[in-house]
Amino acid sequence: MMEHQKVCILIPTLNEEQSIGDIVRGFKSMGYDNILVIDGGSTDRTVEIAKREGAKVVMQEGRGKGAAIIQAFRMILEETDADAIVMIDGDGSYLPEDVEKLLKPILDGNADHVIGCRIAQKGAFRRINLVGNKILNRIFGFGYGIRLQDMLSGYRALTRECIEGIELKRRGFEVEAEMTIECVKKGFRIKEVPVTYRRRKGKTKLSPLRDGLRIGYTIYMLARTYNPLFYFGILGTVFLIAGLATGVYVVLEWFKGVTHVPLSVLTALLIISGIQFLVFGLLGDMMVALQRELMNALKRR
Ligand SMILES: Nc1nc2c(ncn2[C@@H]2O[C@H](COP(=O)(O)OP(=O)(O)OP(=O)(O)O)[C@@H](O)[C@H]2O)c(=O)[nH]1
Ligand SMILES: [Mg+2]
Repeated sequence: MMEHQKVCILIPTLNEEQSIGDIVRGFKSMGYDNILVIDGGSTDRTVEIAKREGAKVVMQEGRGKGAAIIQAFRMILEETDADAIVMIDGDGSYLPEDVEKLLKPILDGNADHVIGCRIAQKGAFRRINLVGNKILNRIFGFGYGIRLQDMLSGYRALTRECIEGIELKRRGFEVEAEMTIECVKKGFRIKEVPVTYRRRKGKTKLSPLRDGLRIGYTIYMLARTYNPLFYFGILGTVFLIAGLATGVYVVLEWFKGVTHVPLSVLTALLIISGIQFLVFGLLGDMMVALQRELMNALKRR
């Protein structure tokens, strides 16, 4: 059994004075003493309360949850010998008691990255977040070929090797998506376990539309080297649809005796570019497949 001292609890906070105390106390009472709160510049009593309850508090550099997580991971790897890190939001929506469920697959050696899949109590999710989550999980499944229930959960456990192996760059709420994708790309084993999800205390820091779009964009952009057919396929399809739309219009007008020369040129360009992108996708797909075969052959030697 992994000792509690070998697990580091990481809590990103930004103005969470209503919930941070209970969370730190919850982990302490279960014997987890290595608790790091990385604070994004709270202007309320978050820092004071976290310190009082016995957490180590570090003020983050820069802004954003992602930036905070990146900094905290680096610190933990450099300054502690933790074998596993548990990340939990500081807003009171997850229960410290669920931590053993997250750690079990890691202790059993069945996973490198465990995601706490949210089983929401009534009213815990705002409707827009629920719909957004579903869409983003679908896009992810389509792009990466793996079905996950809840890739964006803020409650997760990772092994030290996993954190050493993944590279994170996004500084905002895209951090969970990037962590999940990096693990898929680097071949770390992901497992989901159900955890309770309650309505958050305090005010949300997430803007559903802006952050949702950013997360979607991240999932799409990071697929370029993993699934080029998905990446270029979408690009190509957009161009082809645009080309077909202008094309239909040009032809209909032409039947009426009106000729649109510039629009016809545009139509041709759109369709040619669209096909080009699809061909890029196919070529890219072949390159990735070959590269994977090569890597597998190298690993077997
Ligand atoms: N250090 C740090 N923490 C942040 C920052 N932004 C948000 N957080 C924390 O990250 C956690 C998740 O943020 P939330 O606002 O709960 O976002 P969410 O859980 O996706 O959205 P809700 O469902 O509305 O709660 C919370 O504990 C925040 O306090 C930041 O810029 N820096
Ligand atoms: Mg939250």
